Amino acid sequence: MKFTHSGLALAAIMGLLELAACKTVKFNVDLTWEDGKVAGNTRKAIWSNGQIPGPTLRVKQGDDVEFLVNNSMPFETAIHFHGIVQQGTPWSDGVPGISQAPIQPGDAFLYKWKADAYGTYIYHSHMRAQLDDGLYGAIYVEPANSVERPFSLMTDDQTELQALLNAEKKTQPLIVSDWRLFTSEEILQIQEESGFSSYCASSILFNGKGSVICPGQDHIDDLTRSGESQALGGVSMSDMGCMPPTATRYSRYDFDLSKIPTGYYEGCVPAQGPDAVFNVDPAKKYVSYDVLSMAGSSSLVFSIDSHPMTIYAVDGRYVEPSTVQAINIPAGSRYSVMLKLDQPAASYTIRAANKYANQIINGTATLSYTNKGNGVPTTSSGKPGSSTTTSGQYINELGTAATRGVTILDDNTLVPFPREAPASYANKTFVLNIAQTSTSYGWKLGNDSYPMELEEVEFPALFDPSSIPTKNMISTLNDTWVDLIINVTTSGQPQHPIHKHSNKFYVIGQGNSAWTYSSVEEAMKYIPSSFNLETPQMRDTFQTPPSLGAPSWMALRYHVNNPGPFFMHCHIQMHHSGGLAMAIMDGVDAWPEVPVEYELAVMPTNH
Ligand SMILES: *[C@@H]1O[C@H](CO)[C@@H](O)[C@H](O)[C@H]1NC(C)=O
Ligand SMILES: *[C@@H]1O[C@H](CO)[C@@H](O)[C@H](O)[C@H]1NC(C)=O
Ligand SMILES: *[C@@H]1O[C@H](CO)[C@@H](O)[C@H](O)[C@H]1NC(C)=O
Ligand SMILES: *[C@@H]1O[C@H](CO)[C@@H](O)[C@H](O)[C@H]1NC(C)=O
Ligand SMILES: *[C@@H]1O[C@H](CO)[C@@H](O)[C@H](O)[C@H]1NC(C)=O
Ligand SMILES: *[C@@H]1O[C@H](CO)[C@@H](O)[C@H](O)[C@H]1NC(C)=O
Ligand SMILES: [Cu+2]
Repeated sequence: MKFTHSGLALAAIMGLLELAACKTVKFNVDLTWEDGKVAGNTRKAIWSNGQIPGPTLRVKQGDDVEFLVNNSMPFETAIHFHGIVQQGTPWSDGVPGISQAPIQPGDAFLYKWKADAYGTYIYHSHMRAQLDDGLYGAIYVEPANSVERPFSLMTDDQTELQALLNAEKKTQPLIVSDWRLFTSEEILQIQEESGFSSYCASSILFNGKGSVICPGQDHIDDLTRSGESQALGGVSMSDMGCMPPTATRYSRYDFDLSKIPTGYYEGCVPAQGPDAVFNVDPAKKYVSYDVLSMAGSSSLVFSIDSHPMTIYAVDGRYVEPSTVQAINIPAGSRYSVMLKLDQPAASYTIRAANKYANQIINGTATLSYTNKGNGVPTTSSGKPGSSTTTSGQYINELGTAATRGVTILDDNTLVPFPREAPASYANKTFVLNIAQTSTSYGWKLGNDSYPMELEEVEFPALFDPSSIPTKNMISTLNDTWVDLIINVTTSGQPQHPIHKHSNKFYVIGQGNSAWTYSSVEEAMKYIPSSFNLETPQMRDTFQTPPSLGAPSWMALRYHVNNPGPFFMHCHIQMHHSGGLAMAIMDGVDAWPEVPVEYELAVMPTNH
C-alpha cells in the first residue's frame, strides 16, 4: 500500500490520538522466600510483595506493560505471562532456557509487553516447580471501548445490559489452587528418592485461603469411586483421600516406601486457615468473577450454591454466553462468569472439588450478600433474610452433579464471540505422543522427555535455537497453519491440561480412540463427526479427552504469525517437571532480532 504525504500525516495523527489513550503501566513484584502461614500451616513459600497469590495486574487493552521482577530469593526464577501472546516480544515470555536465562538471586529483570488482547491471564513462575510454592497472580486486561461485548445475547433490557456492563468493569479474580505441606524442591527430591510421583494436595485454596480438612477414613471410604477401588484391589484410599502406592500399581517401577514422609499421600492432620469470603451487593444485580485455576495436581470442579453461572469469556476471549451450574477448571484455564444476585440475602457456599481419580479432596469458600434487605427481590421460592442456606447445592465432594438438572459445562459447546474459523487446511502436521517414561514421575511429549536441565542452557533458544535438542522441539515456518495432534497413546491417563505459549489454537477435533491417521484431512474422511472447523473453541489451555478404556487424541490448529521460541506443556506441575513439555520454534525462517537490552541475560537494577 502507498500513502500520499498528506495521507501519511493523517495516519500519524490518528495513530497519536489512539496512543494518547494508552499508557505504560509499571508493575513491580519483589519475590521473597520466607516462612509464612498458608491453610493453617507454616512453611517456606514464595511471596510476591508479601502476598500469595501475588497482587493483581489490571491494565487497559492497548497499554504497554513494564513488569519488573526483583528476585530477593536465594535461588533462580523466571516469570511467564500465561496466555499473553507476546506479539513481537518473544523475549518477555519468561521461559528459562528458551526466552531468557534464569534471573539470578539478587538480580532484577524487566519484562516489556503490549496488552494487545483483552481478557484474563495469569503471571506465574516458569522455573522448575516454583508455581507450587505460590508464585502466581491474576492479570486482567480491560477490553477497549470499541470491543463488542456479548451481553446483548443475554438480555434486550437496557437496564439489565447496563448492570452487566457495570459488573464486567468491576470483575475480580477468583483463583482456585491446591497446596502441599512440602516445598516444590522437597517434592522433586522425594519423587526421585522414593520413586513415587507426587499427586496429592493437603488443601484447596480460594485466592490463597483455605484449611486442611481431614474428613476421616470412613467418609473417604464412602466416597471412593468404583474405578478407584478397582485400581486399588481391596486397599483403601489414604486418609488424605489419595491413591496409595500399592505394589500392583507400581509393579513397573522401582520404589522405596520408606523414603516417603508423612503428609505426602497419607497422615492427614487438620489445620484451620482463613475462609475466603466474597461479598456481593445485590443492588448491583450482577457480579462477575474471573475464575481460574493454578492447581498443581487437581482438576477442580467449581460451583456456587443457588447461583447458576453465565460463562461469557474463556481463556481471555469472549464466547456466546452459556449458563450452567458448574464448571471444570483444568490448571491454567480461565472462565469469566456472571452471577445474577437474585437470591435471598444470605451466605452461599462456593465449592471446588477435584475430579481426577488421584485424590478425593474439596474446599469451600463463601459468597455473602451485603446490603441485606436492600434491593433484594423476593423470589417466589425464596425465604427472605435467612442466614445460611443449605439448599441449592449443585455439586458434591467428588465434583459431580449433586442432583438431576445440574449442568456441568461441556467446553465443547462453547462458541467464540464473535465467531472465527481457522484455515480449512494445515500446511504441516505434527503428531505428538504423550506417554510415561520408565519412572512413575517421568513423562514425554513427542519423541522424548523434556529435561528440566534445559532451563540452564548457556544460550537460551532465542539467542541460539540449537541449544535445544531437535527431539525436544518442533520448528515451523512463518505464516503457515500448523496442526498439533496431541496423541494420548495409552488408556487410563489423567486428562492433561495442555498449554501453548504465544497465540491461541483452535480445538478442531478430538476423540476417544487411537489416532492412526497422517493428517486431519485424512481423518475427516473416516471420522468427520469428530471435527469442528466452523466454530471451534479458541484456547491457550485445553485438556486432553478422557482416555478411559481406550487411548485418546485432540487436534489443535494454529497460525504461525509471531516468530520466536515458545513452549507447550502439561500444566499439571509434576507432569511438566517430569518432561511433558516441548519447545516450539515458530517462524524459524523469520527469526526475530533481539533488542540489545535483552541480549544481556540480566537487566541492570534501577528503581
Ligand atoms: C530488590 O531486591 C533486593 C535484594 O535482592 C532488595 O535489597 C531490594 O530492596 C529489592 N527492591 C525492591 C524494590 O523490592
Ligand atoms: C469437603 O468440604 C467440606 C466443607 O469444607 C468438608 O466438610 C468435607 O469434609 C470435605 N470433604 C472432603 C472429602 O474433603
Ligand atoms: C499453506 O497452505 C495454504 C492452503 O492450503 C496455501 O495456500 C499456502 O500457500 C501454504 N503455505 C505454504 C508456506 O506452504
Ligand atoms: C519423531 O521422530 C520421528 C522419527 O525420527 C520423526 O519422523 C518425527 O518427525 C519426530 N517427531 C517430532 C515431533 O519431532
Ligand atoms: C510473519 O507472518 C505474519 C503473517 O502471518 C506477517 O504479518 C509477519 O510480517 C511475518 N513476520 C516476518 C518477520 O516476516
Ligand atoms: C498415536 O497413538 C496410537 C495409540 O493410541 C498409536 O497407535 C499411533 O501409532 C500413534 N501415532 C503416531 C503417529 O505415533
Ligand atoms: Cu499432564
